[in-house]
Amino acid sequence: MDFHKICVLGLGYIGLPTASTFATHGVSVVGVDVNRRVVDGLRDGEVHIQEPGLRDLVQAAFQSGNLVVGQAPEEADAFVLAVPTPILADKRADMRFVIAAAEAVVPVLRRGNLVVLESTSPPRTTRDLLAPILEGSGLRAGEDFYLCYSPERVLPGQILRELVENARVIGGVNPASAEAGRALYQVFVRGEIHLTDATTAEMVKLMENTFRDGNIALANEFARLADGFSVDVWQAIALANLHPRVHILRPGPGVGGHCIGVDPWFLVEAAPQSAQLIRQARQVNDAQPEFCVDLVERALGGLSDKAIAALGLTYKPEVDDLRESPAIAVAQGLAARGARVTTFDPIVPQATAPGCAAAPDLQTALTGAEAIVLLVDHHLLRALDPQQAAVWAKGRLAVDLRGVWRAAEWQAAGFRLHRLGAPPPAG
Ligand code: SAJ
Repeated sequence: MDFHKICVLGLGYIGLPTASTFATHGVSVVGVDVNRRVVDGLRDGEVHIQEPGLRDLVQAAFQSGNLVVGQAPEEADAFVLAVPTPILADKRADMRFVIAAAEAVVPVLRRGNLVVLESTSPPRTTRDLLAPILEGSGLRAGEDFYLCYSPERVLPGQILRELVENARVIGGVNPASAEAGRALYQVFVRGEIHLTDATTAEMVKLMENTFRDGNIALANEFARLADGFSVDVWQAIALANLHPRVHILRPGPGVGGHCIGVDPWFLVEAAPQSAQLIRQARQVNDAQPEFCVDLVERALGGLSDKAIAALGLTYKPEVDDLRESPAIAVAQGLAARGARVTTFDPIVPQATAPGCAAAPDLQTALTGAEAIVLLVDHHLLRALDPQQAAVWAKGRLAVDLRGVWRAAEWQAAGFRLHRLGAPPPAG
């Protein structure tokens, strides 16, 4: 099966790299986004998403002449849906973008086309939600057109490499659909391509992120336990991980971003009685920012009117993404309890948290601070020299919520360093 022209719906974190990668591999691509500002911006050479290498890739895609962008899909050989699937306030999946994208495809869907959903979705979405909408065209899924679910699995910060190199799972509503999906993705995927059915592929994606969320919840709970036993959880995890079949992830201020903290809820929603552990893990991770605020409060002996430098705001290191960031929740929580919080993030220095003030640089953030709290282990913040911090800060208290600062170095600079999951410093 040949794909000369494809339509990618949704030009976000996944759709834009995917559309550009197809284009640089010789496929004619219509990139579609309902947001006019995104489309106009791309036409003017602006890339609205920060991801290493993406600007160059998009530029190359446009220069190849294979990429055009617009607000509505056109007739094509294949349609790739890469729209967001967030959760609503009550933790139910918000499928409105998937529904709208599918409805937009209906008028241009033709016999022999392939439609692929990439958005992380609750089990059975492809069969029970997507197929009926597309069949509004009068064509039958699996018979007149091919229909697949193929989850994106790329890690923000490494999207371009992982898009090409990761193994790809493609689930069809029938085997012929899965084969059509393979023919499409083998245009650029160098990792192994595994074919299955659509609902298994949906489940695979949810299981991957739920596994990670559960593992992080376990690490966070270990940090709370270790605290109570005067054990250093970082050392304990490192030693446990020497076991060949154990790999415990890292405790921290919580789980952020738009994937790991969201996707497990799709399983909880689909089967609340059976997904008790999954729900519990979500609750542990969601409670972690508050646990960290308590930790800082204990370390400082109260928060009221304390000047705190809160370092890092993004949901994880080396990205500019602030969505659902636990670092923001911690900074906001400190401010809500009366602290005067100055935030600084080296990647998004203009950002801050509700109730806090943004500092343009590290020196400004630290000047006058009674306590320094590390929220995100960006390279630049990990490397903060305690001797330099001692020159700028007023107080001699530091709290490391990421387990990356060396206690001996901070002590040598005169600081009391408190660490998540470790006994408080002596004295
Ligand atoms: N985190 C910890 N401890 C850890 C690892 C992560 O607290 O040991 C926190 C991070 O700080 C962050 C959150 O978890 O706040 C999520 O970060 P992440 O790096 O685990 O994951 P994401 O959300 O950036 O990307 C995940 C990836 N999924 C898996 O690794 C199973 C990625 O492959 C998926 O494509 C992506 O979700 C997605 O789009 O679903």
